[in-house]
Amino acid sequence: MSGEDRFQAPWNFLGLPEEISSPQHARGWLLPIPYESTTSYGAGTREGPSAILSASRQVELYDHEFQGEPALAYGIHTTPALNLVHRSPEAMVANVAEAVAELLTGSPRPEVLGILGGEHTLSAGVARGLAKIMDPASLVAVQIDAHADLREEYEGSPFSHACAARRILDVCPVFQIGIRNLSLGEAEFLKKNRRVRTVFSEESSEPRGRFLEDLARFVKGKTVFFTIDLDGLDPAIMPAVGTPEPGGISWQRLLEVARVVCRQSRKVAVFDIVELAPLPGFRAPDFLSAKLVYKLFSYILLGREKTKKPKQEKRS
Ligand SMILES: [Mn+2]
Repeated sequence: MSGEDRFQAPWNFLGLPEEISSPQHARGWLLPIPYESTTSYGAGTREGPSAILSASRQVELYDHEFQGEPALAYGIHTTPALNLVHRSPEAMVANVAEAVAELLTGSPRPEVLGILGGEHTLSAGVARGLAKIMDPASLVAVQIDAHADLREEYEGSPFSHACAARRILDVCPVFQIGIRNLSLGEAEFLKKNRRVRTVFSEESSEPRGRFLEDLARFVKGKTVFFTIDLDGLDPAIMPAVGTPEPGGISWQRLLEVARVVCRQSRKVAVFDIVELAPLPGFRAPDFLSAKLVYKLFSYILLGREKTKKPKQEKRS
C-alpha cells in the first residue's frame, strides 16, 4: 500500500482538495439539510444528503459536455449540515429561511447555494429566506415534481411535504414540470390561479419539448429558486423516493430543463434537490443525484460562458 492509498479524499462534495473547496475560494456552496418529519409513505429522506455526498466522491471531475473539469474552475464548498430543532414543521421552515438568508448575505458568501434534502417541506423555508433578502417581485420558482403539492394543508399542517408548492406560491410564481398526481381540490385551484403554470407529465415528456419556450419566458430577467423533487423523474431511473409515480421525466429532459433555467434566467440563487430516500445496496439513484448537483453548479457558474456564440472567423 502506497502512502497515497491510505488517505481518503476529504469528506465534501466531489472529494475536492481544501484549496478548491474552502469558503474563500468556492463560488458554489452546498448545504445538507437532513430533515424528515411529514413523509407520508416510504421513509428515509434523512439519509439523502449523506448518500449524495458519498456518491459524489465517485463522480468523475471531467465533464464531457464542458470538455474540462468545471469544479476546479469555480470550486464547491460543502458546509456542515443544518442542525434542525425538531419542534414542528413551522419551526423548521423558519430555521431554514434564516439559514438561507444568512448564508447568502454573509461574508464570504456563495454566488449560488445548493441544498441537499431532506423532504420537500424545507423548500418553503428556502423561498421565505430568499424573500427576506431580495425583492420578491423579481423572484420565481421552477419546480420539478410528480406531485402538484398545492394543498393548503395536509394532515392538519400547512407545512406538510404535500403543500410544498403552495407555500412557495405564497412567496412567488411557480412553474411546475412533470406533474402526474394531484387531488380534485388542487386541479380546481390550478384552474383559477394565474401564478402557477403546470406542465403535466405527458407535456413534459413530449419529444420536441415545446414547453421549454414558455419556461424560458417565465425565467427571463428573474432570479430563480430551482426546486427539484426527485420523484418528478421517471421511477425507472429514480426509484429511491418516498412516493414514486409512473411516468415522469428522463435524465436528458431534466438536463434540457436545467440548461434553460440556468442560462435564460438572470440568475439561479438557490437550487434544492429533495426527497432522495436511498435504497440500501442500490447506488444508481444516489449517483444520479450527485451528478445532477454537479451539472447544476456547472450550468449556473459556467453556463453563460458556454452559451455565447463563438465569433465567426472572417475568411479572406
Ligand atoms: Mn413529489
